[in-house]
Amino acid sequence: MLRTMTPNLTRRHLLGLGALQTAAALGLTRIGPVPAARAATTAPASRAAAADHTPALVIGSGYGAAVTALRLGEAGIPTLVLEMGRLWDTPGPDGKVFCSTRAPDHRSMWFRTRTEAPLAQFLWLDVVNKDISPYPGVLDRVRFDGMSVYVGRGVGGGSLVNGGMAVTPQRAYFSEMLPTVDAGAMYDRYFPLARRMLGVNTVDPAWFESTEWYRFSRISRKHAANAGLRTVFVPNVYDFPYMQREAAGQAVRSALAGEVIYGNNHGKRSLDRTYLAAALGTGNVTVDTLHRARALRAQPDGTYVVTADRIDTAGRVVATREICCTRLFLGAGSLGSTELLLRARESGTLPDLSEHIGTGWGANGNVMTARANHLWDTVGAHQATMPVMGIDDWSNTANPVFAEIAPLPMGFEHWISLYLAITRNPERGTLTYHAGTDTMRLDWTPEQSKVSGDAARKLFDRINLRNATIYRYDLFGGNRPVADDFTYHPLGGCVLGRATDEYGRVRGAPGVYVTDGALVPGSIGVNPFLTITALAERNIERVLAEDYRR
Ligand code: FAE
Repeated sequence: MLRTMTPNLTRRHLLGLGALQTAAALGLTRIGPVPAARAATTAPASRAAAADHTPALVIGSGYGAAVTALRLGEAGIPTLVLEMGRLWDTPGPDGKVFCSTRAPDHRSMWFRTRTEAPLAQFLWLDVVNKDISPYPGVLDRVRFDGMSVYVGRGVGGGSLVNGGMAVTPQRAYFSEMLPTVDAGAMYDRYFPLARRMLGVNTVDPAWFESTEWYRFSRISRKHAANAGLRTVFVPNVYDFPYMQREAAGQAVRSALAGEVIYGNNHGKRSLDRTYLAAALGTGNVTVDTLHRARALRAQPDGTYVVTADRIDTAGRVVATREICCTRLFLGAGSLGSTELLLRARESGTLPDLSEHIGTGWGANGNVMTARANHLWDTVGAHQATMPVMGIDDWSNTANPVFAEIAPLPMGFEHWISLYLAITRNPERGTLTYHAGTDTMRLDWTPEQSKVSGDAARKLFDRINLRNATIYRYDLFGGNRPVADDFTYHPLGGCVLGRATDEYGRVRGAPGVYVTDGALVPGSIGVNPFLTITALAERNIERVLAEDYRR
């Protein structure tokens, strides 16, 4: 069964969704209008296609990229988007596009032989992860020394795998992190625009209070209140009326069927249902999937050439293309965009890039932790996968923490309260490029993570003390009560105002822009995609107004 549609679609969305479905049905790696001059998608292996040319080239299809593609397309600028992952619109033999979290298969992870879920164990047993066959699956875990980073792969980037929480940062903290950005314009115009475009909505409080599916959140709220802590409802892009129909048995279950980090078959307004559908609907945007941009170089006439490998579902490079563009927009995420610029600077193809490329990277202070509840405090066998509540202690200047109350939908009662805490960690890492191995490394130490872990522990020690509960030590490996060595929220590497100007224009490469989470300096205090989207809206508006008028 195909994934359900988003309600309230414009004609442009419908046109774009039609293009997505046609490409999926025909098994194409190109979505959108296909100019005759461009290379066919079935080009024979190992043949370098003749150099394509496009006025605007966007790398990646996550939040920053999707916003940029839509606004370029609306402005009438022919735009090509390259995405290294696949289009997620074709049902597998089980009739579903995505596999479930409980029974992951090859669709779950990016070229792995075994899944690498954030929770490694249960009762110290290796029962969570499963052997899988390598495939361009939807979730990747990029491992560096001391830190690993989860990212989404596919048309829609992180929106395919994330928990959908669309959180506006505290204004004071936003201004502290991005002091040169006009907060008035962001909070009056760009955050509301981003919320509207992404289809952000909130759970019905009456339903929340009564449904078994959010019992786990209510228990955590009670325990937080016992420790004098405040909880807040958190908006989400999951379609809550749809979720209520799932609960009533009137709609196919997704959030209520344990689906999340390996994709949602229904209900979630991921970018391919929102921004990207609208972008394709302009008729000016084309998306080439399974295309990994590898190298960038400047030409004497001021245009840029991107070298991209087209891969097949076995990961083999089947073609290499050189695509020439007048303007290049990097939306490959904090890691992807930074790596492309670092490689270009170090290999001398864009030698004038700033020394700030690679710096200012942070994990948004992410920490996962879990508590063991008393037998009478059941969390329920039924848990919705979309978080809707957080413990908000960010204004506690001694130890600011915002902790999302996360589900652990195992299908049976386990008495576990799980959290993804966002802490205020001032530590920053540096990404560097190593030519000998053609790899990017992250300079980040366990001591830098410990700052986050310690802050989370202070908050949860307090909750445990007041509720006479303890941590769970069996879930993260190594008998640890907190996991501070992975992040869902990579930020920075091409920080706004340092590696770029105030609107994402890359210093030392006129006509090249960064549009994504790489712009945010390592921390934003809440889940970041709303900020990334709003910032991208702000930046592309300025770029269209100024750079396209010259
Ligand atoms: P991103 O969405 O990562 O998109 C980058 C795209 O570029 C990807 O599709 C890549 O495959 C593609 N790409 C990379 N390199 C290349 C290349 N060389 N050539 C071609 N394509 C390339 O970038 N955030 C929230 O705000 N709320 C949540 O509830 C939340 N939950 C999360 C749960 C999970 C499991 C994960 C992994 C993340 C979560 N996040 C959440 C984080 C959020 O998804 C992330 O901040 C954004 O997706 C980042 O957006 P970007 O535009 O920076």
